[in-house]
Amino acid sequence: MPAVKLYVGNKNYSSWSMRPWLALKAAGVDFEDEVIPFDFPAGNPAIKAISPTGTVPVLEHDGLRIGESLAIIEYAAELFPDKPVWPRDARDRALARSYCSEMATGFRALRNAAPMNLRYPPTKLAVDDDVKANISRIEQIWHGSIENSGGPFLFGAFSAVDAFFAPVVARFASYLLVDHPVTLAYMEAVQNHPAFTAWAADAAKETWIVPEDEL
Ligand SMILES: N[C@@H](CCC(=O)N[C@@H](CS)C(=O)NCC(=O)O)C(=O)O
Repeated sequence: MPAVKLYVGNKNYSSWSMRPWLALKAAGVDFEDEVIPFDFPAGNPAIKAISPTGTVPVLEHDGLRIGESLAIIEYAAELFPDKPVWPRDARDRALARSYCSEMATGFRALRNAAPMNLRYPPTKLAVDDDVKANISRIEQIWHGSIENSGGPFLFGAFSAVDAFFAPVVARFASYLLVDHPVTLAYMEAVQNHPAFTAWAADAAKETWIVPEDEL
């Protein structure tokens, strides 16, 4: 089997890179990664050289390059059907995919107001009603899923949908945006998952500063 390679952005800041990296790592997919930093005012030409979209993440396998995080996860799930990338139950899988799509296309107010910055010392951020509405919908998804599955993750075991929400967990933690015990317990489970701690440990070694993502 040709090697699987995942190009990612700065681990401290790149929320989109974090998602497939965690999903693949947590499922036990064997891959190598390479960080291409994006702290260049005009965009790093090294990203443009490997990325069809000019963004990271990009997955490379056997001459194929895929430049969208959800498509990367779907490709890995097809390439390694025995790995638990998605929940095993078809109904759970459908909901997990729908929440990933909702994440990929929505929650813009939260994403704009609260950039992922793993080294940010937890500090309360005042947020507007649009951000509060995003938080409320995310908690509705999390609480409903955990009530059904029994936790600790949205569909029991960690899967791609938890990876998709991991940057939100990081944002909630950095900016002290939530206090519901069910939300906090889920955040703790995600933050203690070995894939999350491995990513965060790599991020902690980085020294790049991206001013646009620093509040
Ligand atoms: N829809 C894309 C979004 C990817 C994206 O926006 N990546 C950001 C980093 S998190 C990026 O590469 N930005 C390029 C740059 O800042 O130069 C996906 O799901 O992968």
